[in-house]
Amino acid sequence: MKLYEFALAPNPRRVRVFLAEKGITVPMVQINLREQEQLKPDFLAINPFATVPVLELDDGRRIAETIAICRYFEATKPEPRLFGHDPYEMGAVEEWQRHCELEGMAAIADGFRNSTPGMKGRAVTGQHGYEQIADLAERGKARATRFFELLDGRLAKHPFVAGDRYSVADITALIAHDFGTRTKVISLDHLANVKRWHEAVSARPSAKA
Ligand SMILES: N[C@@H](CCC(=O)N[C@@H](CS)C(=O)NCC(=O)O)C(=O)O
Repeated sequence: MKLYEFALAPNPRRVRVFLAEKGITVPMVQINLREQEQLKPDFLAINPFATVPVLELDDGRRIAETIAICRYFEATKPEPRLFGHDPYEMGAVEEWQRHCELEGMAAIADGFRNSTPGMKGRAVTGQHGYEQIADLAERGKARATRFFELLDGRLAKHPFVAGDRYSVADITALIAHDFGTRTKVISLDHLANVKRWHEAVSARPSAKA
C-alpha cells in the first residue's frame, strides 16, 4: 500500500492527521505540486483529476479524494471512531465535515488560487488550466471568514466541531484554519472560541503529521 501525497499541501495533511489518530503508518510517495508533477502523464494515469492524496492498495486498486481515503481506513481500523459513534453523531459528523470542506477548505482554495501570482492559469485543480477571477478570490475570503464566525458560535456550546467528541470534522476544520491563516486568505484572531478549539486540536500529537 502507498499514499501519493505532497508534504506541503493541505488535503494530504488531512489524511496524514487521520492516519496518525488511528495509529496507522502508510508509505508515502511525494508528488511535487510545485513542479507540477501532478500534470505529468505518469501521474495522470494514476489520477486523471490530477490531485493528491491518492491511496494505492497492494493489489493496485486506487482511491482518490481525502474523505474517501479516510472512509477506507475507518472501515479497516474502526477505532478510534472518527466518523461518529452512534447514528445521530454519524450524521452530525457528516454534516459538519461537509460544511468545513465546502465553506472552509473550498472557499479558502478559491481565495488563494484566484489571487496568488504563482497560481495564474491554475485557479482550479485538474488537467485544464483555468484563469484566475479576482471576484472569486474576494468571495472565497468572505465565505471562509463568515464560516469561521459561524463556527465560533457553535464552539461556544460544544468542545469540538461536530459536538462532544473529536472527529474527522475537526481534522478538516484544523487544516482549513491552518491553510487559510498561513496563506493570509483569512484572519481569525478575533474568534475566541475558534482560538480555544484550535489550541486544543493543535496540541494533539496527530496535528504534527
Ligand atoms: N477534493 C479533493 C481535493 C484535492 C486537492 O485539491 N489536492 C490539491 C493539494 S491540497 C492538489 O492536488 N492540487 C493540485 C494542483 O494544484 O494542481 C480531496 O479532498 O482529495
